[in-house]
Amino acid sequence: MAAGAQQRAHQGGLAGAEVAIERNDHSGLEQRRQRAADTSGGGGIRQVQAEGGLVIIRAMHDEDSETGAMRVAGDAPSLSVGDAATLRRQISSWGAELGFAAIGVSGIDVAAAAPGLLRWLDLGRHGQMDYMAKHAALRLAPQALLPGVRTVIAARLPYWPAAADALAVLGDDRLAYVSRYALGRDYHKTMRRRLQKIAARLQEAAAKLGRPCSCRVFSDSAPVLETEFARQSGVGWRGKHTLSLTREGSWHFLGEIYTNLPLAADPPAEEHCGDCRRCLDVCPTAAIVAPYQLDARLCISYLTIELPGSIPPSLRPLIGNRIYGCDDCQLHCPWNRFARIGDADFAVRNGLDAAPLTALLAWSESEFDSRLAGSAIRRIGHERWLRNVSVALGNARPGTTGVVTALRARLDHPSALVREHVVWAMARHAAAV
Ligand code: B12
Ligand code: SF4
Ligand code: SF4
Repeated sequence: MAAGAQQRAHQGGLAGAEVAIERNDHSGLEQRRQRAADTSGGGGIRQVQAEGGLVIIRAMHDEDSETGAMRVAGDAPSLSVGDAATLRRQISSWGAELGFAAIGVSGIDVAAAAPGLLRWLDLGRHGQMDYMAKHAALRLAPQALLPGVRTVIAARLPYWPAAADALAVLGDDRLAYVSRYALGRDYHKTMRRRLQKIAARLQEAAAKLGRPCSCRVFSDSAPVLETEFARQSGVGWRGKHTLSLTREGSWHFLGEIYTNLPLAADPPAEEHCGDCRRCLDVCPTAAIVAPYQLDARLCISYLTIELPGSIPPSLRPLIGNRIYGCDDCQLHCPWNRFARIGDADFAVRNGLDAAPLTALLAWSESEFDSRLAGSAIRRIGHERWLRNVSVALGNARPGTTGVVTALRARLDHPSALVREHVVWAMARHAAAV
């Protein structure tokens, strides 16, 4: 959906309510922004009442964020212990039926995560992901996204696809490496559609108990502290690479249902990183600056997906042949040895698991749009795509067949951004001759 578009909240099960949804979807292109009445106001210092204390954050420029007035009526429904336990069992069983590997329940207290988020923003580690700063207040105030929320139902859906060997592709500079999460269908829709089914069944079951409830679903689609809720609800522990991790690895997406139903929280997952620090050591750009701390400005995922403009020249050689996202911190994580093939929706499409770089650089804009319809990659647009592929070709071994010819064919591209990266890549080959 186009930036700033609003949706009627029936999507989230909120009959009659009106919301606007932010989409911080790793592309930075289409953000459906969200602002709730209790966090509106001008710049300056803003106070957010988060569970467990008052958090003060510096308000960024939110003039251009779109207002999402939200009316969610009703007192929080009460439940008997027995009914709550029955609903909890049903949620897990619906989740399993829909392919989720785990479902957990937590409360809404994000106080433990607030200092880390604020410090991260203060250090500027979000780079140009303005939405992270702009909507920090909402991230720390779940009740602003669903007034009356008492429970977060967190879920993980595995995506590891049957694909060409990842390390072999990374080692072959004629080929493009695309992050495993993006080889198949766009996960945002898949996740939300399935979570919505659970939410609908939950509402139906609660209504039968005479406890009508409100729910709202998210998956990388709004300012929600997803990893924090996964941690709290036992869906996964936080690995030192900052991602949610389990004994079955980290190749999964996260999603949540906020609800005003009071359900008992599950215990948090135990951590099992121990003394390991492999993810920090293998990161090509040293973006994991300390355990549990990522400087996004250095992360190849940010550079190839989120960054709109020129990629800093000093980082380009470190990107290798990664043209969309990066998986190294996960590929080398010992827990991912136990990963199994994930959901069929994320099976490889268009041979993107081992595609020749020169062929990808030749894609016209309409080919890009049609081949990548339904893929998360489409969101970065053709210009960023060509930028990324040019960098990868610049990193190919000098003399690799077809590289200079393919680059030369893009020298007259109308975008100055593309031309600049093509020239850089050609210069790398010329310098090496
Ligand atoms: C912004 C974002 C990014 C950014 C920044 C990533 C990051 N780690 O912050 C970029 C573009 C780099 C990115 C990359 C990727 N992302 Co991303 N991303 C998000 C997003 C939208 C928000 C994450 C966030 O809140 N970051 C803010 C920082 C502050 O949070 P944090 O790192 O978790 O910080 C906590 C602690 O580490 C600590 N801390 C952090 N900094 C500091 C500093 C100090 C000094 C201290 C003391 C503590 C501290 O405190 C914080 C609060 O507890 C989430 C979706 C969501 N809504 O949550 C997806 C999400 C985290 N991404 C996801 C994925 C799949 C990826 C990639 C694997 C994609 C890829 N293959 O290229 C990479 C992995 C890179 C990595 N190692 O994290 C999945 C992760 C699934 C999983 N298994 O955990 C999510 C959950 C989306 C989803 N719904 O599935 N992503
Ligand atoms: S995704 Fe790549 S660049 Fe980013 S932290 Fe992981 S290994 Fe480093
Ligand atoms: S590589 Fe090691 S430290 Fe990093 S997330 Fe995996 S187990 Fe934890």
